[in-house]
Amino acid sequence: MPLDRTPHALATAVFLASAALVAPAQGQGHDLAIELVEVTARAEPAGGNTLLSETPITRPTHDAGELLRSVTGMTALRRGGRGFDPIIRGQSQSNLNVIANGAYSYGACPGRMDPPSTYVGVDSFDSVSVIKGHRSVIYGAGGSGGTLIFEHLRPELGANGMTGSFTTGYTGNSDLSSVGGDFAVGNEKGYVRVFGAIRESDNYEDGNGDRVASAFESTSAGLVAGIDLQPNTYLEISHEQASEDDVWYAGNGMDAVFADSASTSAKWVQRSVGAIDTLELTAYLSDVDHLMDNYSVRNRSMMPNGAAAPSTSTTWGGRLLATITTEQAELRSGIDYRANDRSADLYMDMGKDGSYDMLVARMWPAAEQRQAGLFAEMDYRSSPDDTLRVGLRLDQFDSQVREATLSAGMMGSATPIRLYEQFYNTTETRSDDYGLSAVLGWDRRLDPAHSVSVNLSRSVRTPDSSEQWIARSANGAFWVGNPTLNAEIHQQLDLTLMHESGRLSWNASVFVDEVNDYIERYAEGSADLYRNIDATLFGSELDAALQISERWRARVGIAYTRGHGDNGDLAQIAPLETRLNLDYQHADWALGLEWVTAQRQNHFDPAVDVDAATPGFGVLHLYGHWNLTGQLLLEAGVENLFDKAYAYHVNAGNLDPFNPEAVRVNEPGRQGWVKLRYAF
Ligand SMILES: [Cu+2]
Repeated sequence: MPLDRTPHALATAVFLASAALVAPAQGQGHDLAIELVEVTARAEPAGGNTLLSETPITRPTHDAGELLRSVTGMTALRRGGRGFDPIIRGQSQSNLNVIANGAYSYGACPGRMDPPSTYVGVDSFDSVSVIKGHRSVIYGAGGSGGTLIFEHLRPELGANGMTGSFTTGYTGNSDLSSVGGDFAVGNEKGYVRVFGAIRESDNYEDGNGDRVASAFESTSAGLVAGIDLQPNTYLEISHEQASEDDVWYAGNGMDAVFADSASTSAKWVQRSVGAIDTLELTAYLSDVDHLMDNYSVRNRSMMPNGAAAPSTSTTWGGRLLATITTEQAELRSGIDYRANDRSADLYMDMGKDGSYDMLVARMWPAAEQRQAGLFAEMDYRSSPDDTLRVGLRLDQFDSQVREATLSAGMMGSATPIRLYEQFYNTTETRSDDYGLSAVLGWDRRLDPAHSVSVNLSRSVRTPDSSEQWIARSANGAFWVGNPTLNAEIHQQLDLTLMHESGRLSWNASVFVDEVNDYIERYAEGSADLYRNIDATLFGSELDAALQISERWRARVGIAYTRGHGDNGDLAQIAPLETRLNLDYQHADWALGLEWVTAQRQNHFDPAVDVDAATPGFGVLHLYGHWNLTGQLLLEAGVENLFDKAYAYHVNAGNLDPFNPEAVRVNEPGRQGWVKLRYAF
């Protein structure tokens, strides 16, 4: 099978991913991490028992959340052209750990316009991997649904000490244009890499020919520098900035005037410290500033008064990780810390002139969350065919609000603490908790073609700033967090069977997650509130790939998730979804066809989802690439070939001010795209 050796960042990830997964019995193998790669860099599995170690991306994606829709068992909620909110096996938001360059971040928008993945400069990352479920304790507290890891790898510099690429792309329908560059220079001791991208998009049309509010402007830039201070000491510093402007949202009541993020992280790696093989220290700081309103980007309210909500989120923390490797075992232990401060206010702006006239609500009244953890995890090869994983972590959580008693609203009476008292009969403004998480794993090679992976886990997910502290009272409607919420406790069992022989490879998983104190958002009269319930999530996934001949290859992915709790179906659960790909590969070019289907979803939660079943759909995408020269690559395709009007069930619904019916955000209608990459 030919492999395009395009010196593109994501291409290198293939080799690493395959190498790591060839032997699931070693190292990180139990994570069963799925690597996302550009389809142009598809590699033949290296033989042996492997999970389908790569998920090819078959269309240009401009948001990391959207990119993750390519993984079986994952989906992403669309609110417009930006801000795709990833969902893994029915879990999203605070149930997923999103780590970029070792840094966690939280968006600044109480309306989830900016999930943390939005600020990830998706083009620049060399490795994007997804761990489904809770399989390791080293990636921080929580993460019951999964972990998304974005990493920069050390660049492979050419003989002249340089490497780089320029990319430009265009997508019809939304008139989206993008340009990006990535350049690294250095020697064997160190390197500096800079990258940036600019994108601009108009609103797209759905399959009905209706405009969907989705326009945006986005620029991102970053720098990574790494140096071997000594033969065993490596230091890496990275900084990334992203700036979003005039972002239209079909799935929110406001649009974003701006959203700016800056994230800095440092990593220090020391090898051979006494008995410790590797000591790694990571520290980071992420800042997000956001402003949304209902009049600047477009005038969405006929009222003379506008509403505006500025908000900020600051996250910092770090991790010290020690790794000890012996012939039979690998022990990873350490400590980590994560802190997040968030504030959001809602103002009334008479005359819509940008000078705020009344503080209506302290939505996030200076909410502060702290987490400190201690963890240890060991992979132990008990026989040539068996590896066991045991992991334990203990966390301490603190959460409080500092502005709960400050006045807000008409006559200053809508203080957060008064809202907590009104709906939950509490005046708590602080809570703390301990949490014990554990992972128990077993990987066994059954025969040369089959292996099995079993994972049993317990994880603790504390309430986030909205669930616990949001305090919004406006126009007679309320949205109030519950200060007395307990943390969610997830108990999960996951079973994966893998097959790999000759032309056929497949893996099949079943999972069940018993959740105590699942945090449910519910509606009561004109109030949106939160409570703890008991819930169960379960489901199944299948991925298979068949090399039909030297040139033809077929792939299939099927995912199904159910979730129900004390009060019926859980919100935001995708129906049965399938993906079928047929790929034809020639020496210099390739063509592929992708057919995505979703069944009708009858299971929904009217308090969060649109209050109706979602129709099923089937859409066809066409994609291809052509290696014009060794350095120049052309990619092109047509999405939604038959111009169908469709929406994923999980796409946010919104009450358009001009339309009393809740609407689910439609995906784009037919759109052609082209992308050109020059690598040197
Ligand atoms: Cu917002």
